Amino acid sequence: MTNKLYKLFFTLIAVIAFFNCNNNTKKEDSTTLKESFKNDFLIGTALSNLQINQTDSQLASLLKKEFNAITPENDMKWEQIHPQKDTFYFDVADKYVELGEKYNMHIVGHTLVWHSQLAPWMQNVKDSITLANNIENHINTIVKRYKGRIETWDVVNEALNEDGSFRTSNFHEVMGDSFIAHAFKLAAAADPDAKLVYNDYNLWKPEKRAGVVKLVKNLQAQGIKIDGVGMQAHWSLEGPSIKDIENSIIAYSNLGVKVSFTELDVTVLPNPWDLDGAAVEQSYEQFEGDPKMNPYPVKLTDSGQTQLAKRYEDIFNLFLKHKDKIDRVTFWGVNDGQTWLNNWPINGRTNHPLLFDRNFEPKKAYNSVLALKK
Ligand code: 9MR
Repeated sequence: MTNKLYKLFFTLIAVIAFFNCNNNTKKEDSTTLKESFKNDFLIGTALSNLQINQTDSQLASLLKKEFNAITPENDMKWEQIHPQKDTFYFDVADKYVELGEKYNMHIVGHTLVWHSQLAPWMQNVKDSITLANNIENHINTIVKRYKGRIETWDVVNEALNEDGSFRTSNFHEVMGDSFIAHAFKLAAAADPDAKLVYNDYNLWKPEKRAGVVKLVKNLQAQGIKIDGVGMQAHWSLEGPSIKDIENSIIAYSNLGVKVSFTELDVTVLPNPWDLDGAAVEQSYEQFEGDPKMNPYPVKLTDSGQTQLAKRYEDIFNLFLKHKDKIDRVTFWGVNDGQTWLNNWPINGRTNHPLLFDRNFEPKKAYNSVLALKK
């Protein structure tokens, strides 16, 4: 009898343990980036041309499971979407917006006015009225087409130098800094409900921060709508410091605008030329094929994974501390296979800057970010 009771008791324990374990697995499965941070900020990713065009099921399932915001990595840049004065090319942008709607995502437009990736026909327009009219036609046509569907626009991208002064560009040479106010005014009129953002890299730098503060105040003083500052966040394992990032979050938030981290990635590769930021013009051909510059051609070492995980943990800890000031955190790519950092500043390297590896598998860094919410 006692034996039978024992047996019954152990069977019961085993059944309970089985169900518990199953429950736990289910819980794990439902924990995703977008779910974990849903009360804090949006979790976005940038989509490449290939990803917008293909229906790869691995990508689609990860995309809808983990993210609730998207940005087009290249397909809405001026040279792509408005290649000639009277020609707009909307095929890919339309697909991109449809994809975002299908998955019920926050859809970002990137980017309306940028000196880089500008269509050749725009590069040498030297008459200020013609230039202003071209910007007007560009913004009106694109923003109105996606009115109510694209919810956030990177209106002006990278208009400042590292010291906070205005970057020399054709826009600035011809119109002075008024091109910025012009662009924001037009975007606000074309879709009054869209959130309008000034987007740039290295916005943690105190001098550049001061430049952004001036730029935002200048728009506000003219009564022009600006809703946010986009800190691109192309960072590395070593820098910038959490303190510098924090000081910028606070400075921008004090202006009454929201902060978004619009292009987050963390390079793990050597960068011995004191290169930071994301100026696409910089490139170092002489290092191509040099194994010293490409130390993880197959996979990142365990200690590299741990370092990356710790860096992401520190970064997301800061984001959570200031979640009331932050609208969105967008990674610049879905997985390591896609990242622009495989080809910048040296072509043909194997970088590992994101939370998902080349097989769409979550990395240690993914777990360290999620662990902050457990
Ligand atoms: O990731 C983008 C890469 O595929 C392009 O070749 C490059 C030039 O258009 O732009 C990259 O994205 C940039 C973004 O649009 C603006 N901030 C810097 C990003 C990295 O260069």
